Amino acid sequence: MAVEYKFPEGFWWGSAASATQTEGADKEGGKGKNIWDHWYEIEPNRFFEGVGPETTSDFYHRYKEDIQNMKEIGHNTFRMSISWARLIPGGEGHVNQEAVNFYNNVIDEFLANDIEPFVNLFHFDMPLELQEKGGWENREVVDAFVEYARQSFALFGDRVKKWFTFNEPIVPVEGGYLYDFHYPNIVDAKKAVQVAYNTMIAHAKAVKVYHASHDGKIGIILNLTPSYPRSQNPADLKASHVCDLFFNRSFLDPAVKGEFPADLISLLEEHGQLPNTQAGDKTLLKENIVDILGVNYYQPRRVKAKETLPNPYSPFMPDWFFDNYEMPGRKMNPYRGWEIYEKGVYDIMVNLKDNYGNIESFISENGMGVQNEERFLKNGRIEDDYRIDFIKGHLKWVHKAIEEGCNPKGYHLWTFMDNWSWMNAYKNRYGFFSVDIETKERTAKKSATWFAEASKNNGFNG
Ligand code: BGP
Repeated sequence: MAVEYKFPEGFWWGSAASATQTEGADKEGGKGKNIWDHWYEIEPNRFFEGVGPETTSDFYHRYKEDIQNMKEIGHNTFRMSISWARLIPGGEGHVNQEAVNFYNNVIDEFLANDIEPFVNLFHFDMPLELQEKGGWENREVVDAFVEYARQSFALFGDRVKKWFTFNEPIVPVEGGYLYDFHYPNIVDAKKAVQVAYNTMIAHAKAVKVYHASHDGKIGIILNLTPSYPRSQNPADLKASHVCDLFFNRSFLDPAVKGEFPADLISLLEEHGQLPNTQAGDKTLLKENIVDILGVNYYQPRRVKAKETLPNPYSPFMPDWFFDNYEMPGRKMNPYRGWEIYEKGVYDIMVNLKDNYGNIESFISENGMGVQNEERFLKNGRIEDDYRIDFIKGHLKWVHKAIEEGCNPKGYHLWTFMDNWSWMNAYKNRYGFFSVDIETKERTAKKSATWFAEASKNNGFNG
């Protein structure tokens, strides 16, 4: 069948998920507590309809069925994460053999079904005991992470050839230290900067360990959000530049180029927000850059120059330098409150080509969360044509980027099956498969069938 949008041979068709959002079995198999278990215990009201992370989608018990389903809908790759608190309860010391068995079984099941597992080490889920020591604020936690990474590479690195240190490392910074949507709900930019900095040091140290001992690829997954200015007015351009520094280049530059942007450093310095560093950090970052970059893309950021002076009594925030701009006529996903702008994915790829050595990359998350999807049920199946349009819309721009010499190797949807999404719990559904949150029964949506065809044809008709 001739297809209009044909992708290069070997294109990665798949999806992504994370341990805490899917495994469940929170109190089983010797798992320790992470910050999500703890936060839910003390503030269940923070979670949509009071649903917490104890059972989620029960991947822990149903992984065989799920992997079978993935195979059926044409996955050749899938990104999972390891739960640090499951593998090393408490975050340091003793490795939990039940967890080793579980992850071995999962990885082997993927390989037996010709699905390459990509493994990520940290997806927002800090072991509680380490958070109690200050989490990423504390360099001891960096060492604990490096040890966890070393153990993971040693245990699973014979079969897993694509590793990622962090998923969206800026999100715990924003959520936990600026905007109150992750535990520990601190609002303190100086700590936020320290957390971001130490995360990057942990990342580079893990990359170093991997390169010294293994021959696969290691990278990081970043949520790159293009910062479009309202206009070409220099004040709007400056607002978008500062946003880009804070929200994209703070991690992208050190990960790919091995150094923080000079203007980010001077901006932080001017406002007394520089982190504590140690001798050797600069060289460490410079010498341990990534082999591959995962790009999560959901929405663009549109900004304009600040219209009012910041309240002098409010704490320092990135938002001191820009206002969000609501572009008239923008297309919205009203459930998640995110703009849909497909071309963003292309702009990111062109930026990586022009300014980041055209590093090997892939779309590691992109997806559409929709509330009350049951209203689209027809003969027992959710007819999610909106999701198919969403995927196609983005893939067309990925295709164009490839034609112009950019380097994305694949596309992973967020996510395979409806899962527990942090504070939003099961509010917005993202999956190719729906999950009944009572019975845990999985049912393919229309998008699953579409994806199976697209993967089989390595492309689709417009
Ligand atoms: C990304 C995260 C995922 C996932 C997704 C959807 O930022 O990496 O873990 O949750 O966003 O967002 P949300 O769950 O907030 O709707």
